[in-house]
Amino acid sequence: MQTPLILLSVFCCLSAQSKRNQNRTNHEEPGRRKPPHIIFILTDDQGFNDIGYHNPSIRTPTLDKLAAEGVTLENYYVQPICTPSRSQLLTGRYQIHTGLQHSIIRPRQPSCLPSHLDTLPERLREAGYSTHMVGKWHLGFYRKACLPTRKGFDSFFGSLTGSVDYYSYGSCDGPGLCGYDLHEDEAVAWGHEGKYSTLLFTQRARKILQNHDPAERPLFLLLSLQAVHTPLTPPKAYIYPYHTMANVARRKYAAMVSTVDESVRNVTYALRKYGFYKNSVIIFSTDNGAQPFTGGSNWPLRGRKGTYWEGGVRGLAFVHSPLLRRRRRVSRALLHITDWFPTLVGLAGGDSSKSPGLDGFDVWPAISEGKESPRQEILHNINPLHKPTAPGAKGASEEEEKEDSQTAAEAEVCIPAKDCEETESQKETQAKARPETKTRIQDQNQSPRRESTAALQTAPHRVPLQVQTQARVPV
Ligand SMILES: [Ca+2]
Repeated sequence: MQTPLILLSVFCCLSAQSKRNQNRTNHEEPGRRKPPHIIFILTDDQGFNDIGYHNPSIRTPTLDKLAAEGVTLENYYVQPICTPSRSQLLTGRYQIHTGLQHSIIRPRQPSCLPSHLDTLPERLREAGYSTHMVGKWHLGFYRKACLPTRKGFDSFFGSLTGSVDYYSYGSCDGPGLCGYDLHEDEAVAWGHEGKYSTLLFTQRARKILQNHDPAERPLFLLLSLQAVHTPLTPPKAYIYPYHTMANVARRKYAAMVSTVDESVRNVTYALRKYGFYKNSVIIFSTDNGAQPFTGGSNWPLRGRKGTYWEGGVRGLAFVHSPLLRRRRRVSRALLHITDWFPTLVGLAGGDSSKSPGLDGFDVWPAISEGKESPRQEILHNINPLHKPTAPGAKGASEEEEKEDSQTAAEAEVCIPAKDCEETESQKETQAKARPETKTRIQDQNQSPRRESTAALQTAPHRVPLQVQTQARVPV
């Protein structure tokens, strides 16, 4: 795989700065009294070809319906890996302004969002919102000031690192360097081992909706699912509908996408049930492109997660809201993940002009009304530490290769796929023999992966990933 050296993509020569001032205004529409509830659903490593409306072989009826009734964003860009994308979502700044342009933050790395930059939830809380995050953080935790609850969220329930096990919540940063990574606010959340994370996070999101009075305060909920990142461990009930897929990794990955669909169905059901829906904005977005080595697909886009080809940075996204003025359409406006900061602060009636150096634009008129996007260009990255690749050498960096080998091992990828077919066929035969399982996550009594939990329990390093104070090292 080649990583292109061209990290700066210029879509037009017009000055972005001259346009920027246009987008520092709030959406003060006559007749709209209350700021909307904002539900942002972020998935992990979901590729361009990994949703039903791009690929009918992937079963996502809920996502397809929400997108069809809303606005599908077909010219939307993210970053190629987790931490940079998430940092841009929460700060509205390119990662060249946060120091997070090099790679992900690894568990032992003393790094996080800069302390001098404000965040999206901080601005929304200032505008009167109740702010909650559920799911994957991956923006550093080496000191308390880095934690979600210190970055604008009233509450947090989820994991602080990446590649966490979906059942045991074990997270490793090398052999023998493992810990338990499930946290509630600033404490370790013991006692959830064996519960599938997509189910667990969905239940927590529903609980937040149930306990919040929509008439009292607007709500910002960031549901950051770890699905569909590796390890590929979907509940078996979701695998069977894909049993005709020859590639085993693809089959498991597709099943995990279906769990995401189920999660979103349950969250949107709760939004209606508890009185949020009519004044809500639901945003669905991936954090980066898929990894084809582990079952994902970005077809017809070239490249993969970790690269700046379109397959790495052109993201899946849609907006669903009764507040959209022009619904049921596809938007080809140029949008970027940094744009959510000023857009959502504007929707909230907040003031993003208080946030100096924003790289995002307020793109709500482009999304809601089909107006021209104020964005003319995207700076994908500038990385002074990037080393040009010699001709003929592999393009991926050492860290990328490490991650690839790790994720490939986790996914038990079978190359060629038929090598795994016999074993998988046996498993499926057993699955077919079982009575039909209810497919609603909320109704599912899922059997925990005892072997994974047991393995972690016997590991000598089973300790919570506590907030640590370590010596700073250059990152
Ligand atoms: Ca990711």
